[in-house]
Amino acid sequence: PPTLRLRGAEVWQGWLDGAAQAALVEDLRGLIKAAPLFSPTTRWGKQMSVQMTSAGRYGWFSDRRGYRYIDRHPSGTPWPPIPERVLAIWRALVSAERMPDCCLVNLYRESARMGLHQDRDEADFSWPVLSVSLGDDGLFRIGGTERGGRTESLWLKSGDVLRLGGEARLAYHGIDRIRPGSSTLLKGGGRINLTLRVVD
Ligand code: MD3
Ligand code: FE
Repeated sequence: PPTLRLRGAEVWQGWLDGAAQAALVEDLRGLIKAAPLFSPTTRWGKQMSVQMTSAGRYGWFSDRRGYRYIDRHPSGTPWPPIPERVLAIWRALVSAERMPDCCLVNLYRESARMGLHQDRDEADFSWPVLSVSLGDDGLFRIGGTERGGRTESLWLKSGDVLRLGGEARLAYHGIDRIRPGSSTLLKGGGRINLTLRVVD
């Protein structure tokens, strides 16, 4: 069972031990070599502070035309497969019947943040979203399904896993800031979040 619930978000604190976290980071090193990180531009022409890449059938992308899922890295090469160790977390906490189509990799260095938003570009909201935190602590904020409602915050730590299903699937959420230097997991510091989604 989850160790904590926050506005419908289920949190498994410390789901990954140190060795499991280090193994995941090794997988991500290879993934990022195949599909380099980039900072997407929003439709208003502003560069995002978070660096991203993806694995799986689809990757998340944004430019002046707006955000959407695309089937290749912006360089034109296909997205790499989702690492088996990442799929194992999905199998344990979501389903062994259906695998995610997209593993979005978000890298937060020093002053990166992610404003409050909803994840609603997917076809079927009955599938939960799964999030894995690695590296520095991140201040997560979650509200309800309406913009401007009351919100609650939680520091996500390395090894924590979040499942957003049911009502929480369409909740507004974001990352206000990270706590630089709070973890030594990543060379160069910062926080990585993996977001697993069924897209279509
Ligand atoms: C709540 N990522 O990529 S993870 C995103 O830490 C995103 O990088 C943040 O929001 C990050 O879209 C937050 C936690 C999370 C992920 C998906 C959610 C919370 C969510 C979907 C619905 C509700
Ligand atoms: Fe999101």
